[in-house]
Amino acid sequence: MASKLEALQRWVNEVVALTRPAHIHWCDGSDAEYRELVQQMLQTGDLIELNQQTHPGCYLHRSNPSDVARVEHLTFVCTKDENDAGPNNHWMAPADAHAKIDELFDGCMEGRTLYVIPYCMGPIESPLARCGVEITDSPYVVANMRTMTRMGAAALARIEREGSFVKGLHSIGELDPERRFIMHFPEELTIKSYGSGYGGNALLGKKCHALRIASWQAKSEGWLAEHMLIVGIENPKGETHYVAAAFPSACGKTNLAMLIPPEGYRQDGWKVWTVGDDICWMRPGADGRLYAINPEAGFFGVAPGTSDSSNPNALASIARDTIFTNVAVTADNQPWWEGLPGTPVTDWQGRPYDPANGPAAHPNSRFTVSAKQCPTWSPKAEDAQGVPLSAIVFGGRRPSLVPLVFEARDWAHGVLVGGAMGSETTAAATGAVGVLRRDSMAMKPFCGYHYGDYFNHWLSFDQPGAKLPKIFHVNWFRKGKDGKFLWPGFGDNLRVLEWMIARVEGKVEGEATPIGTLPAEGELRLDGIDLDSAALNELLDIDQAGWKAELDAIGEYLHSFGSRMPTRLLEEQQRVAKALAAAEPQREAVAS
Ligand code: O2Y
Ligand code: MN
Repeated sequence: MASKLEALQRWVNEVVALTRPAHIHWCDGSDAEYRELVQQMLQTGDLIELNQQTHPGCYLHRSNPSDVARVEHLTFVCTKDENDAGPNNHWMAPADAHAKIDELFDGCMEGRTLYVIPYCMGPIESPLARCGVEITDSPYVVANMRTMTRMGAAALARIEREGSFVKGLHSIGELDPERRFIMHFPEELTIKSYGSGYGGNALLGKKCHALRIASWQAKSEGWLAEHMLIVGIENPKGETHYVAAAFPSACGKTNLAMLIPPEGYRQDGWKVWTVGDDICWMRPGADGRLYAINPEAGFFGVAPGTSDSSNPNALASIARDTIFTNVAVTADNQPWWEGLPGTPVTDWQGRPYDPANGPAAHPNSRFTVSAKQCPTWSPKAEDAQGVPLSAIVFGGRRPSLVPLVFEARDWAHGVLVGGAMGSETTAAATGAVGVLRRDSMAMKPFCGYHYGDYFNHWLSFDQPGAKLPKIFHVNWFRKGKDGKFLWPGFGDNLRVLEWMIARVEGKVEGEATPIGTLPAEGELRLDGIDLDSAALNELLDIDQAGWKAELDAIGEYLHSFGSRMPTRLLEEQQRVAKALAAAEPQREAVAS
């Protein structure tokens, strides 16, 4: 073996000695390997064949019912200095964490096959891409990693060239919630995950590598690893602006990334291109602009709610060659979830469907599909240099107070806007309803280091010569007094994106307010939607008293991160608070 792979071989040998598997398989990522894995999983029951007439190449996986989501309370960032992990992470000392989890790994693969998965996050030739190797005893993880990353021989060749990679060790263990940990060692570029076979806990390239470890690497290397979709908006002249957008989990990132323009826009020639639906790595290019890649090669999307009306592109993507996890099944063996037509006969646990048992599909049930199957997949998604960003958008679920859209006045204000973002809890989440949870840049569960240092890193991009994207905040979820959403959302969100692009191009003035710039009268294209002037007024209204209280709460939140919170961000909060205090009278309504 060539010398640059010696470190990898040494680590594999160490893991083999610890876990004692019966077999070892180095994954090459080939079609033949995938077909063999599928056959093997059909035999063991890890996969169930779905209707091959309606869904060719589609399979169902049922996870252990105690293992259906990420486990934030069992997820640790293990840095030498506890302060480096910050109050936004659970922390354990590296030596203690290794000892605790290695005890679980001891002999855990006896009788099982150990798979070595070399993978690349990002286009194989991209200077922005980074490689990793996941060792796992789960063939389901191998199959998913093949779809979600560039996995196999090409990644191994890049690792051999570069000599560096992120190490991820995973075992499903006994799938016992009492013996489950997801540990990150950013200083060692290492992840160890035990006791879960599900999603973000087990597909280590995704949240563990591409967000927690990558955010740490990005801090020291001068780039950003973010929980953002990337979408290209092509205007009728054929010019495309790329936008990255951060929303907390379950706020519709996949829907926005695959948006279908409203009828009038389609007729005029507007097109939307999907570059990514969950993760964005970006760094400044030689021209001072921020360039972004999607490090993933597939979608691990939430099934419930995905329908012909919410996201026809996602539905078209998953008509073939897709692994479904924890969905229900119809009488003719098609995958089914709430929001689809038809009737389920078997629920996500394989029981005859009984509404008394709850939803037929698990609310966090998923589809894993290659991004190439998306009808709007952007050819630029494979560009090694990435796409230049015109705008960054932050957003959350805010039934009151926060307007449909506003623009931050500059980068530092934008960092404050992203830092302050959050969502009100819904009935779908556990705990109290209507409570605002701050989730800065949608990275609360994923930032691999102290949020104070993270904000400082964001601020550091504001350099002379930088041509940074404009920063906006959106709120698709504002409700009227009747409790109904004021904004139609989905494809109509393009109307808001069009306004942002017009701001980027300097084509509209907007209206400056203490919280940022909002659309001025007539600047939002509203033809073809049923939105009366009262609703528009409410969507763009600024309640000064409410915003003063919001700024106080933001100040309190920022101070909760202690002395590592950059003074520049605290000053920015003070600046907006003062502007609000000085602003009289209330902003005029903008409807015509
Ligand atoms: O529950 C899981 O393990 C999946 S979480 C997830 C999956 C895809 C995209 N985003 C998320 C998330 O929680 O943000
Ligand atoms: Mn996500």
